[in-house]
Formats: sequence, C-alpha cells, structure tokens
Amino acid sequence: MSDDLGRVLVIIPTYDERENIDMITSRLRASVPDAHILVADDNSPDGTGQRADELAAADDHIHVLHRLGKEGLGAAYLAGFAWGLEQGYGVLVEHDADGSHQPEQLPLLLEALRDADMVKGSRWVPGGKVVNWPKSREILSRGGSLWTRMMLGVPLRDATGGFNAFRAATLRGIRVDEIASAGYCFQIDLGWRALKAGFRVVEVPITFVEREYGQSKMSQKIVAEALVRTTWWGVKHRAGQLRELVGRRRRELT
Ligand SMILES: Nc1nc2c(ncn2[C@@H]2O[C@H](COP(=O)(O)OP(=O)(O)OP(=O)(O)O)[C@@H](O)[C@H]2O)c(=O)[nH]1
Ligand SMILES: [Mg+2]
Repeated sequence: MSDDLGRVLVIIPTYDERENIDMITSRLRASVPDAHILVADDNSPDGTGQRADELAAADDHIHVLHRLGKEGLGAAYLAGFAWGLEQGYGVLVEHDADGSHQPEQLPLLLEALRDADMVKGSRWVPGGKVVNWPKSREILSRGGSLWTRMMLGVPLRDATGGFNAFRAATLRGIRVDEIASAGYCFQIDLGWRALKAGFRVVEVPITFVEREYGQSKMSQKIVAEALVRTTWWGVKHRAGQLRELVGRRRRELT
C-alpha cells in the first residue's frame, strides 16, 4: 500500500484492554496486512500485556512494549514513537484499542498521507460520524475543538482526535521528545506542533464508535489538563502575535 512511504507501524496504547486486544489486533492485521503493530502496555492489571505477548509470539507483525506503570496515553505514544523511529518505520499511526477507531478505515488515512505529512481521522468534518455517543460527549468533543481553534487559530475541526497517521519525518521535525501533555491534549499538541512547523495536516472523515467493552480512562483531570494547557498555549501564542504586530508598527513608524 504505502510502499513509497516506507513500512507502517500502528501503535496501540493499552491499559486494561484485555477484552479488546484480540479483536483490535486481528481487525488491524486483516485491514492492512503489511502493517506492523506495537502494543504499548502500561503493566495493565488485567493482563493485557501478557495476552499481547501471546499474540506477538504467534505473529511476527505484532510487537509489545512493556512499560512499568500507568503514565497516561501520551507517554505511551512517545515511547512507541521512539521505538518505531529507531526501528526505521516510515509511517507511524496512533490507534486506540477500544474499537472506537475502525481498523477498516486505516487505508483511507494511509492513502491521504501520500499528499500530507500528518493525517487526522476526523469526526467533525463532512462525512465524519460518531456512533453510540451520548450528547454530553459530543458537546465536550466539539467544544474542545472549538476552544482549540479559537485559542490557537488552528484550522482543525477535530483537534482532540486520536486516530492519526504521521510520516516519520513529521515526528522527527516536531520535537516530540519535548511533549509533556498526557491526555487528550497530547493529540492537540501533536497537531499544533505539526502545523507550526509548516507540515501539511489533512483531516479525513472517520466513523468513531463508542467502546463496547472495558472502561474509558477519560477523567475530569484529563479534560482539565487539556483546557489549562490549550488556554496557556493560546495566551502565549496571542501575546507573540501582538508583540510581532507592535514591532512591525514601530518599524513602520521609524
Ligand atoms: N499505555 C497506556 N494506555 C492508555 C492509558 N490511558 C488510556 N490508554 C489507552 O488509550 C486508548 C484511549 O483510551 P480510552 O480510555 O478509550 O480513552 P478515550 O478514548 O479518550 O475515552 P473514551 O472515548 O471514553 O473511550 C485506549 O486504547 C486505552 O487503553 C495509559 O495511561 N497508558
Ligand atoms: Mg476510547
């Protein structure tokens, strides 16, 4: 599929996803047979990591990164990116374990990456959908993206979306090692950094399906982190724009 882009690595962060890990890996293997999968598990108490080891032992396209304990999805992805870049993959994909992202739609993201540096699976562009989500979650997600657009001036419709594909060069170019964000705002952070660095970020419509099995790790703390960080970045960004404007006016006047 994306021969010209290099080998594809799909990173799946897991924390207590035992009920989903077989389903998600088998669907990914069927959907994009050439892609490799890296399960980044934070020592899940329910044994997801051990199950992933069994799957990896039976399939040379599946790999497992065992981490010491729960550090948030952002940290798990950063470790996964570092592993994938080190191993020479040309494309790195973020993919949840819980069935919210459809492995069958991954080819659409990979296709779009031919003409982009980062592709975001998007619920809030025409053709994008959410299935089985309560209205409250939709409001939170749309509101989060709207706030991000207002604060940062980014053109993204689904800034918090977590189904993303990157060229390796994009991740190398955005200093991912400096990212401290842990929860949803990790996704905002990646998109914002990619845009600031001048990369082409494209959104493609996806169908997002609420998880059927296992527990969501979303919490008030994660929402608060996203709100505080986005607002802080926005204030710094707007202050920078203002300084530039004032400097330009001064130069014009002298
Ligand atoms: N390794 C690791 N994975 C995590 C951690 N927190 C969440 N995840 C994984 O990240 C993915 C997304 O987490 P979810 O709990 O589904 O959170 P969400 O999708 O933002 O929230 P929902 O929409 O409610 O499902 C899942 O595959 C989780 O297992 C963590 O601390 N460490
Ligand atoms: Mg989820």
